[in-house]
Amino acid sequence: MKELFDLTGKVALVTGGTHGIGLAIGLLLGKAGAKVCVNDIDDEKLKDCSESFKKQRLDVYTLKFNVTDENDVARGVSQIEKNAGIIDILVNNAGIIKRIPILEMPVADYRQVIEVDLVAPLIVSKRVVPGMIKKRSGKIINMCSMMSVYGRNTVSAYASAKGGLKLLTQNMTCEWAKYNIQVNGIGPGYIATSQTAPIREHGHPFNDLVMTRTPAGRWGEPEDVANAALFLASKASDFVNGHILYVDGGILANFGYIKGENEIH
Ligand code: NAP
Ligand code: GCO
Repeated sequence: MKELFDLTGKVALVTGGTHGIGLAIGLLLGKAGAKVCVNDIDDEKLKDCSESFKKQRLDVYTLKFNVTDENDVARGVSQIEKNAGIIDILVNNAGIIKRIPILEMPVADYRQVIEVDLVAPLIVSKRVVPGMIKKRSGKIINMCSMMSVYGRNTVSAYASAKGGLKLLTQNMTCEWAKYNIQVNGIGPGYIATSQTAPIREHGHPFNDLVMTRTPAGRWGEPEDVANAALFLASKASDFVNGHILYVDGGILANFGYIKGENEIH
């Protein structure tokens, strides 16, 4: 049973993995035995990330590259292949969000979110997949969102990107499954990280909305998402392909809202 989730001998790359969901994923894949590589664009955060791994007696290979820059990605992945080995598990986690109403949003801002959240997973996957094809095995996990299927005001760029990423995940599956590469997505609901800090303050109307729309009655933790990533990175998911696994406390299943002791109205 244990060997189903044993990642010993595997090389994993988590983009944007120095904190939040990415850090939780990297730590858990490391605990499962993987050689973990974490990328970011901020030196300080890369240093803090190394500290977090060291505290848990785990090794990590950190490297700085911008996932939206093809040359930077090629340099970073070549460094990983040279120092750690061919990448077996790719988690396209790096992402940004801009909460601006469409009419007020500069097109440049829209483009930037699309670049990071949708084009970058393509850039990194295109550079990593040749190694997986050679090995005839690989796991790609694209960090989607409940906004892959829902919109809401002010997040048009983010939802466009995450909706596209859901379909890119399905298209990658169509082209790469024959090489024994499983490509799936994770669609987190509302998770307590720095990205949602601005809308999570106690008493913030959005916090109340999340708490009343989520049947589980709580914000998710990065570790909740990491658990799903471990499943999709392991042998246990070898016949799961093109699937978006929603880790959302039931919010997508719920049309109603929760009041009092979890009654749904
Ligand atoms: P986060 O704390 O903002 O982490 C995002 C990471 O991506 C950061 O480490 C950031 O680095 C990195 N990044 C941004 N642009 C990059 C670039 N060009 N190159 C390399 N790295 C880059 O967000 P999070 O909440 O952990 O989210 C992680 C992923 O889950 C994102 O894709 C997000 O869209 C998705 N997600 C989050 C939630 C949620 O509720 N939190 C829900 C659904 C989906 P810097 O900090 O150095 O900029
Ligand atoms: C927002 C939130 C969401 C979450 C997540 C939900 O502003 O609505 O930031 O976008 O980050 O994507 O799945």
